[in-house]
Amino acid sequence: MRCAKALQLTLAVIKPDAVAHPLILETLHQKILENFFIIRKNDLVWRREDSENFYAEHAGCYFYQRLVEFMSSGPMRAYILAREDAITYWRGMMGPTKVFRAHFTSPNTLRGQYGLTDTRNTTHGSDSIESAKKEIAFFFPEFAADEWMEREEPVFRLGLIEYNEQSKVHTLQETR
Ligand code: DAT
Ligand code: MG
Repeated sequence: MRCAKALQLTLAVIKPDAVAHPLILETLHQKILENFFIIRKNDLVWRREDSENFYAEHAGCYFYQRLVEFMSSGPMRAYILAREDAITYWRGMMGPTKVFRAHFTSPNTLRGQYGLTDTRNTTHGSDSIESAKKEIAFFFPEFAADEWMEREEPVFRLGLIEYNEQSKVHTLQETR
């Protein structure tokens, strides 16, 4: 994969409903690998307060309690992904938020294929440049996005990278 235009970063999360099924998790990882550079990957479990903080914008919604409980109910997997139009591309792969709609109008999307309910809908993806920045910092506080853009983005764009089977992320090719 080589790109003419600058790469964009987004945050993608595989939610607890999908991580609970090893085959689904592996399938989702492969689909991500086919379409993105994987910059970081982290398997984690949220405390309830992480869930509440992350979804603060939905506080007061009728589904908020259900949502925060679900998102802290078990392991999930977060990724920083890169490609030219990463934010909209990943949102497109995910499909509609509502699983009923996803099943009927977008059956080939991830939510269309694997979504269980409007809450247990398989994946999360940042919806704008601002939220990607905020959400990457939330999940990967040690990741220096500006520095990555300056130092690594040009090398990734040229495709001078390799996939590490063990850590399941792309890294810069070893120079010798
Ligand atoms: P998205 O995850 O597509 O960005 P969102 O930001 O509007 O959607 O909502 C965040 C999550 O909240 C969503 O993935 C699942 C839950 N949610 C949203 N609307 C819901 C609804 N009407 N009923 C139940 N859960 C809902
Ligand atoms: Mg959202």
